[in-house]
Amino acid sequence: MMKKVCVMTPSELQQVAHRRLNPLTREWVLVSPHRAQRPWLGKVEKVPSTDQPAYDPSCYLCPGNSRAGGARNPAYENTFVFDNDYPALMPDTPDASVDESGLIVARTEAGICRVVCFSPRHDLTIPRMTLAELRAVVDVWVEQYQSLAEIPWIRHIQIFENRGFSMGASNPHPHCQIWANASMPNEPATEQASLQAYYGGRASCLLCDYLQMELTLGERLVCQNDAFAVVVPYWAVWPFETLLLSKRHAGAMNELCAMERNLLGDILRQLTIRYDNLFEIPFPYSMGFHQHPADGQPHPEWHLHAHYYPPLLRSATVQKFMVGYEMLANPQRDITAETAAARLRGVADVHYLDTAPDS
Ligand code: H2U
Ligand code: ZN
Repeated sequence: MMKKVCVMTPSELQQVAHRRLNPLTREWVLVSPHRAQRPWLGKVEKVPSTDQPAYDPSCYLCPGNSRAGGARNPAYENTFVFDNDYPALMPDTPDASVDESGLIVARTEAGICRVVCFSPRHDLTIPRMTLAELRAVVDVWVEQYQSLAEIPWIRHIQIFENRGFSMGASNPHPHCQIWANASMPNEPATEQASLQAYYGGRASCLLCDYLQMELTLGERLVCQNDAFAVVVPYWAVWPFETLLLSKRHAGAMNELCAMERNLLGDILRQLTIRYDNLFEIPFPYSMGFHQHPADGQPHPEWHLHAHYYPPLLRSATVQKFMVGYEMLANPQRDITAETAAARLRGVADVHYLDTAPDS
């Protein structure tokens, strides 16, 4: 006998286990709000130290220091970009492929890997940088995206930041990586297919339409300015995952005007201040921008955005792991996207280290 399906409002859904669809990846996440209170006897992470010197003689990113492999950093005063000394991809990789009955399949992959230092100051982080310093970082990203996109064989440019040792960052010095390569990687390729299908069906942009809904509803909104908004997406997998969206329909950073570039720095700072204030620690995350492919084709379906994937769950010391059901079936979360957004909205918008101590 078929079970009767009744229609619920989104708020009634918050009380029962349900699945939410990510329209960008067309994957489902299981949400179990009733589990959020369960006791925790698992692994407890060490709280990272916030105490860093402005200059660290042993840091391979600080100005004037030598890097592994022998190169020496210049005495840079703002930002600094260099080719990764241990690149995952190399430009001169020969073109070759393997295909054994469609079962053992491989292709060589050419690419370019760079590291971008955001500041000469070893102890600075995005939430504690000035808007002028952040604008300089945005300008470097735009320059890098544009110049890499001009290389004929480059198809995708991934700008990403690992922050915190738990997310694989090798160094607290503020920096990010850029990997540019010849083929579309999995995540952007999946998103591209969804964006294209939506645009083809409705002649409108999936992320413009989604942002409009979120701005109207407000319950998953974290922060915004005139050019950008940040939401905990309805389909978020990580507890405090966020999606940063441009308000204007732009496909890549080089389409942003000067004012929007300033506001990109502002929204990065607003969001990361809220992250740090949540547990009063330098909040770990992996983040990265998704921009339209660099294949020389028009991409009206593509909408500039960034994903933030922080691993922390309920405090500075408890981390979420993607194990068990999540590896074998699909991701699952206990705290809802709405609760996470309310938590992020509820913290101060001034960094906890920048507020005057109580007298
Ligand atoms: P992560 O902190 O996200 O791992 O980025 C640091 C990168 O810096 C990493 O990819 C590179 C590593 O290969 N690196 C150098 O290029 N030169 C060095 O001297 C050490 C690290
Ligand atoms: Zn340093």
